[in-house]
Amino acid sequence: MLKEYDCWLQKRKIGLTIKIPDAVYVQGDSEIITQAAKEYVNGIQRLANVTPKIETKKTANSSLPKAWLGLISDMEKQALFSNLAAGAEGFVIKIADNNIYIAGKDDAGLLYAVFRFLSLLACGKIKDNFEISETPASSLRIINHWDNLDGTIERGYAGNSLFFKNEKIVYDSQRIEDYARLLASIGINRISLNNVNVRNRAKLLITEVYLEQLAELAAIFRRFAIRLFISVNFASPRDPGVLKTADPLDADVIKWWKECASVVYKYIPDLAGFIVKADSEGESGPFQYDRTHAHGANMLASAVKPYGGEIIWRCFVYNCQQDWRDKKADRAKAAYENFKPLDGKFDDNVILQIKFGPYDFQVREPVSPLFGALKKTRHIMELQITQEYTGHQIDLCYLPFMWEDIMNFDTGEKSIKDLIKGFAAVVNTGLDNNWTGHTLAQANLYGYGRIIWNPSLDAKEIAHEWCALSFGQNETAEKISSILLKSYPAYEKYTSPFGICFMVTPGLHYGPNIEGYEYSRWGTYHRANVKEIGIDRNETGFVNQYAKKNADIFSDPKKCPQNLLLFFHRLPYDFIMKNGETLLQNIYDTHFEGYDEVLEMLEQWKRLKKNLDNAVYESVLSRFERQLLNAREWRDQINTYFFRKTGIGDSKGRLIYD
Ligand code: GCW
Repeated sequence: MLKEYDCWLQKRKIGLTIKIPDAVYVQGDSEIITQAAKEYVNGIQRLANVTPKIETKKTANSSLPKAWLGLISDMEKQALFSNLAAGAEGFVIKIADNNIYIAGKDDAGLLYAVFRFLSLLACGKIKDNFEISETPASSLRIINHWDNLDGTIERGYAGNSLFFKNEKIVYDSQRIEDYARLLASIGINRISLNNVNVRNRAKLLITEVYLEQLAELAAIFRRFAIRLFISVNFASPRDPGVLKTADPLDADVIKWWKECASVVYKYIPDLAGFIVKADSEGESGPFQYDRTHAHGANMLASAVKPYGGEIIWRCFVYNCQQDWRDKKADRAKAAYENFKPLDGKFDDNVILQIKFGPYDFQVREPVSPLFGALKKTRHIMELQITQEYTGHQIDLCYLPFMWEDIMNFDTGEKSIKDLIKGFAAVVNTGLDNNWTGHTLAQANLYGYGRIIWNPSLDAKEIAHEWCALSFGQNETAEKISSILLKSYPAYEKYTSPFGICFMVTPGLHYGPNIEGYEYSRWGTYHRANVKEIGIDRNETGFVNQYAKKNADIFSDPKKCPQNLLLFFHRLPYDFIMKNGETLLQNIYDTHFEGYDEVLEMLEQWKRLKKNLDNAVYESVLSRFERQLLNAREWRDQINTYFFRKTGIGDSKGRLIYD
């Protein structure tokens, strides 16, 4: 039975496909290698209920088969790996003559190899003569927390912060270790703990007020090959009693940040660096001093450079004071407009972090045109695991379904999976016992790690893997996997139609409010009237930010992918869609379908009752029941809205609540 807290690292006696050797020989004694050995022993205990004995060089009995753990360079000879190349943080695993060889390219690679071996063992994939080599596709695999020092989490739906409470660093070290283990098991290698909106006392995280304790947290993550980033406030030098300015070209400001970095790195010598949200949604930034974002980022980069630190600079910069009457302004254009002209102007240790879409983590957006446009600047993609716009972990929405599409998007030159070598994601975890609020939302955290490690994996494979690891290799797991795969299309169907975005309740971002953002300052309008809906993004020029190949596709309503039609075009309700029906009829149809699909998922879940742990069954059931209400609300409000605008009913005669 699933123990929610253990996520995909369940204790379960599996049917063994190989003989597990009595001993494990560990070569190397670094902190990470020692942790890897512990994980091997614990993993074998939880899956096979035996405890392998750890051997070191002196005690080793060389004649018996063993599990061999170490670095590839140390093990190459004895394991006779068949020319399997592994790059940084990669590994090889080989089974031969009752020996298990688990070898990392480096210490982190070994840790990942152990977790991979255990998950393959749990899935029944390890056999005699098995051999595998893997290298992560991305070198930066980051988790961003938006945790506040008071313990709340911005856009968090799984309880309070794992790290902070009442303006203090407060944590359960066993729990943090368990968290680090979960993250390492899916290959995460960087984490930021505090919100990118760095307010009040969070600004002091880079001072001796908090650094000692932060260093203790860093030490736990370090054993799991995870390095910390800290979110900083660009305007910190301007705080009362410090300086009068935060101008990045001011000598005192430069000195202030250098001193700050020297203190921070004294406590956390391997700190990965700082993350900055500047000139964004009211936060300060270089614009206030007539400086560019390159000025701002490079100034911070030079402060952390002596210590090998990096600056992650977010590109979520847009005018959040827009006037809805201004038809020329287009928020979708902002990231490209702000950062493309600066391409090549950033220092080597600056990394731009760009949200996957031009707006803001909507359920359906095109990939931002900034990907593929930046040629001379390091950049990574930001995803959102926490379900801000995708159902608050009340509604089930299996996100790898969307990420698979993103990975395969061709920027014109290369696909995202070949182009982007780093990812960050706002995480969905908190103090809830199951970490993610909705137990099935664990699949989103798992899926993030897996897909950025290997972007060629598809959403289906990941769902199967997660279900097998969480529920065992059985029919129940298969059924849950099929529910997961239905969930994203269903969510997309009952919420805003065909890529139009932002019909959610303002601020909260759960539930429908069709015109909630229509007359506000946020710049996300759909401009529906009695005849038509959408923004013509040929007219605003947004389409031309893409490479020609994509601009040609997006600019033509006949070629534009249908799920993005209303992102790119302003269309009459009688526009004929691919299925020969009008746009309006398609809106009605998808909304009726979306609701029905939630009902179906709920019924499928009910049928699994006898096979599931009761607490898990009940908590997921209650969420499906809430989701059904939400889906109904969306269906009825959207359909009613368009029925009342157009006066044209459903051709199939279904009831629309007018
Ligand atoms: O979508 C918005 C969220 C804010 C968030 C911001 C950002 C941390 O609604 O809560 O602030 O994105 O990404 O900076």
